[in-house]
Amino acid sequence: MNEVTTLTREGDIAVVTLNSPPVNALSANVREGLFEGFKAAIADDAAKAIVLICDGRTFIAGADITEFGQAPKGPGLHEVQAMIEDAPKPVVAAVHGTALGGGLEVALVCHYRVVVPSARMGLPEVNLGLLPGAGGTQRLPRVTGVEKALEMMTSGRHASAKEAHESGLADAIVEEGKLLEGAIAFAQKIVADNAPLTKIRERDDKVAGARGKPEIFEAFRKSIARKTRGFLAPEYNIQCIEAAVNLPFDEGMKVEAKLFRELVTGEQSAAQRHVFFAERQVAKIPDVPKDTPQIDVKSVGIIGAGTMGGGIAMNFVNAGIPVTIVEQAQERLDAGLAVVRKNYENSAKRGRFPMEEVDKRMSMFTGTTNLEDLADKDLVIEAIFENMDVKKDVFGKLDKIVKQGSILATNTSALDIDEIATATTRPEAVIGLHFFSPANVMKLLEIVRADKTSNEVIATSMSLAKKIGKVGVLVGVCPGFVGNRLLAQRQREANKLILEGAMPWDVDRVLFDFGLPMGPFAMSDLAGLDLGWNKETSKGETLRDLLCERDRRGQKTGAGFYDYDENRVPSPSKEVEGIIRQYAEERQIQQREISDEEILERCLLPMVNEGYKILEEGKAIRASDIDIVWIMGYGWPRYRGGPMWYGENSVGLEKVLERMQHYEEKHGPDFKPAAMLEDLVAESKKKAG
Ligand code: T1G
Repeated sequence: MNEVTTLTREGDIAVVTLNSPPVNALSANVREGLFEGFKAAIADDAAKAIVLICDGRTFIAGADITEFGQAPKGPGLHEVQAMIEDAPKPVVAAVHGTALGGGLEVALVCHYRVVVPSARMGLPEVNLGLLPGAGGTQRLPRVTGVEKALEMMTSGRHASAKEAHESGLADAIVEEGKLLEGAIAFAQKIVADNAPLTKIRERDDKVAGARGKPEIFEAFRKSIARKTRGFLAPEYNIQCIEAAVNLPFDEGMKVEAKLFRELVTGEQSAAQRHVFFAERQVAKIPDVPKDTPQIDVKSVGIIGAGTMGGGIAMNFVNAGIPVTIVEQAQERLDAGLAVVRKNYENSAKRGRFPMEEVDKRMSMFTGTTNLEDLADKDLVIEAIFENMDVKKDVFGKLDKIVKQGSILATNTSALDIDEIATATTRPEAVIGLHFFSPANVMKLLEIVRADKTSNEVIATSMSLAKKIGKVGVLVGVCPGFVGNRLLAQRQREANKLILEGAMPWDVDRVLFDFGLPMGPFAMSDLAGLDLGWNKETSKGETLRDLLCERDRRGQKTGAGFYDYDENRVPSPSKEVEGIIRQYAEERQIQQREISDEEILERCLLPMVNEGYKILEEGKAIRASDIDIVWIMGYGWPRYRGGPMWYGENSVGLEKVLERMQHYEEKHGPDFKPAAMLEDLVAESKKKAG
């Protein structure tokens, strides 16, 4: 045995206990411990059965992701699994917390599985750009059937104990907190009944029905095509299940091993594994100690019942925190609350929760036109239109009204929060909480620390983000913070490229094919080209002016950069092409053929470069935080790792620098490389000697 495994015996039942925090991942050490533990338990004649159980917060949560790409050490997982599956006595897996990935695959070679009601089981490898590489693709469908296996393995979701029991994944649910007792009793009954040592690998009943029916898989592929666009892993998972249906077990295992190797050595999985750890790193703030006292936020005040204010408020109510929402005029307040109710009713209609839940949630809203009603709130978030004087006026009033010790936050997406804080006598209580529209849906929350923001306020905001189901990323005060600052780089180049000869639909196609959900011009048409545009003052100076003046205001007018049919399906517009060419000609801008490669480089590389400027200025803690901002807030595909990971790993920093310098020569200082980028390239060259 080793330090992570103990072997004990309860009567005639051997108990192999794993204890390798934080999540009993199948590291080399754990595999060795399991191997030795089971060898001894099998050799112990007094033991009539074996229970496998884990200490700590969870059963095995999978292979140790940190070991991927390293030279394998110790017994392989298949070796350990063979030891368990071929054991001459019943093996019962006792599951609490999560049995995920390799952890569920270990449980599936045990002869029986018992769980506590709070346990969850799943094969989430697809979220790491992988597939279950330890027999899960061949064993899961033999237990749950093909349809459920397809759904579980391509979604990566965790099944509840109840669902696991109903689908045959778990043989019994035992009392919460009494897992070991329950598992031992279950094992003793198995021994007493001389029950068979069922090996899932020998089962065929759940897959036979799908044999020779490729239509099942075709239909499933169609059903997930849209949401898995660009991802390799879902298709590879499906192919493994097809093998489970159509091939003998050992042949299916060969297919699984081959496809697993392709994925684990591929770029997509490397990117998605980066995102896995980046999501966990983002919550760690080096200069804010873990034990920093936090403000207990039991009540929230929101100023502004518009689209953002209403959406923001819903997050807190959904987390059980009552909200008081302030509007200047009763009509606007009523209108804002009506939108919130509509949103909840739509969620109820979609089966998210029962209709009566709508009234329950609405009862946690208090509407008022009196700012004084926010005096006792623990957190106040201002979500009114972007005007510095108006915001400073509001913060000045809040400073006098709201009790000491509360957080005064602004949802500004552009204004200088240090400046806003000067309107109060307590700048340490001021912070930016930048939500993304629709605020009740988008996962990203840019938490903007101002110069004087206290650690308490930062620490509270970071954990509050988790509480309301957001991914909070701590950033510094600068124009556009992190997300919009990178977006501005892309937008600038996209607008220049269509004047130099590319068409809006070319730029959008290249970025859509790269994996972004929508290109900038289709996005503008969706949002409306007349946002902030004024007919009276329009002078036809910008392309937008020219389009809006022709009533091409986007999808809503059936025409924008694109023409739209009655189903809002976009198509390139000859009229827009003409407008752009004439606009460029009038400004002596030479039009030319522009390659897709140039479009991609000019739209994405300045974003990477800007990321390094942000890190230089200390406006973000880590490059991976910038990746999380764009993945959670701007639809950057997870299989591309994020802008910074893409720059460093898919392109390579040397090429990023070389291409920036290339475009700087042609297009000027917009492409001036960041000093940090130059230093990193110089350093790696030095290291390479
Ligand atoms: N390997 C290494 N470290 C892991 C890990 C893993 N599988 N899972 C979690 N950690 C670390 C994590 O980085 C964090 O570290 C700490 O544990 C707590 O995690 C052959 C190929 C289990 C539901 O995909 O989904 O098996 O930040 O903050 O919110 O087929 O962790 O504290 O230093 O997330 O309570 C498949 C991944 C692997 C499950 C717990 N398994 N983990 O959530 O804590 S591939 C997974 C999770 C595989 C086989 C294949 C969650 C969790 P730190 P946490 P949590």
